[in-house]
Amino acid sequence: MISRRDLRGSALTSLDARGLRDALPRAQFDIEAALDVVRPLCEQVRHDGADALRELGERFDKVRPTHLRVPAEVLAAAEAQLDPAIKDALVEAIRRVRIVHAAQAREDVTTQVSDGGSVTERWIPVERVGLYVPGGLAVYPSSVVMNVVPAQVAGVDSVAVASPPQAQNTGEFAGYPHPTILAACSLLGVDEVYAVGGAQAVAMFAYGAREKDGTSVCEPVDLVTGPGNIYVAAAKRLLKGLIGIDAEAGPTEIGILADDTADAEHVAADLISQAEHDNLAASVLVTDSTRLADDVEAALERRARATKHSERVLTALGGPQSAIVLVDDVTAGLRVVDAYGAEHLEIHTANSREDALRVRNAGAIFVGTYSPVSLGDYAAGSNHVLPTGGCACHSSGLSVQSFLKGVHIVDYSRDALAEVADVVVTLANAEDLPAHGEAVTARFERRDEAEAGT
Ligand code: HSO
Ligand code: ZN
Repeated sequence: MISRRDLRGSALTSLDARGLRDALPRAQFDIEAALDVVRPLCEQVRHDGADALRELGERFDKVRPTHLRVPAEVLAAAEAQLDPAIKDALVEAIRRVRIVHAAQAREDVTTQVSDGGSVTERWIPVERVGLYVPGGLAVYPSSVVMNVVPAQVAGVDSVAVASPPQAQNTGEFAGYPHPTILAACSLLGVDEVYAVGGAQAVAMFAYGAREKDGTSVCEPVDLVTGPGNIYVAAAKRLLKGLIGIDAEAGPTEIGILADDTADAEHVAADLISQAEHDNLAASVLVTDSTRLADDVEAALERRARATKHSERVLTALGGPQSAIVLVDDVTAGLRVVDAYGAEHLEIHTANSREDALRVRNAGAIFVGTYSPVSLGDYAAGSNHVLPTGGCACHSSGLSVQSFLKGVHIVDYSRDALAEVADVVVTLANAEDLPAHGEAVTARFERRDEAEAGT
């Protein structure tokens, strides 16, 4: 079911970095094609505002949102009716995610560059953010936590959440997102929640939305974050610039680097855990042990058939994006996992802690037997909104930093400017921009002297 790739010996050493990347399994995720689909939808939201959001909800989510903005009493009802065990688990997950993210808060830093000359780096929260929480095959209250907590810790004033209305909701929740999502928002103190999903949610956040009579339904935001399907990713790409975005999220990936000391049952269970998300989810084992590869394959066969979402797990494991990759040793394996840049990377080796520190490219790294990815999905305290598709070579997961902007505050005295004036004038002239230099020298000219020609 899962394919094998043999990158032992010259099969690996003959490849350069690009060749290695191309030799690794990867989901076909054609955002370009999705752009053509979402472009007219975004235009429709821009022109028709709230009417477009209702129409597109009906078309794509198969339900007309009762109100585009979820009323306060519906949020309160969702929290009140939440299963107490789920509530306790969410509260504990929020606590852990909050303590990790609180430690990311940035202090302003003032650097004295010279006597009387300083630059302060000030970290200012983005004013208003739109957080997207997917619907689709699963319900993701955990993604509410992973988006909202860092935004709140960063000090964002205005936090709005959007999630698709669920056709199967009944009673007071009919025409709204899943009640557990609403409850998570309520627990976190988020009162601005929209029953809007997909590309149209990103467009609503980017353009804002009004009723025909001009009444505002949603004000535009500065930044949109959160995972979503290919259309959400395409809308983010399309509207980037007008809004800021986090890394574009593609299908979930788990990479596992394992040697002969690894437990095949754990490895198989973890590969399946992420394959459960989606037919396109990627599960990639990199190992130097053919014994482990055989045992994992046998465990995958057995477990994949027994698990609840067997069909999509089998599809994901059998897809071209998943594989067992054989390498000569852990060092060769590290080259492979770096080239792959997994969203999540587990290390099951004899020296997993040391080997984890040798990795450059991964969204998040999970060390040893007792740190499965699913722990991080919910309750390790780490964030689960992570770069996919190899973007881990240049991007980070969601964090407090994602919601902050650094601003330099430059403060020089007369003497401090005088000291560096020649440098500015020389460089300005070198760029043939003499007026830049004159802006400095003007400070040191006495007008009466200038007029007298002295
Ligand atoms: N593994 C997903 C996050 C998630 N898993 C949410 C379960 N719920 C992407 O990191
Ligand atoms: Zn997951």
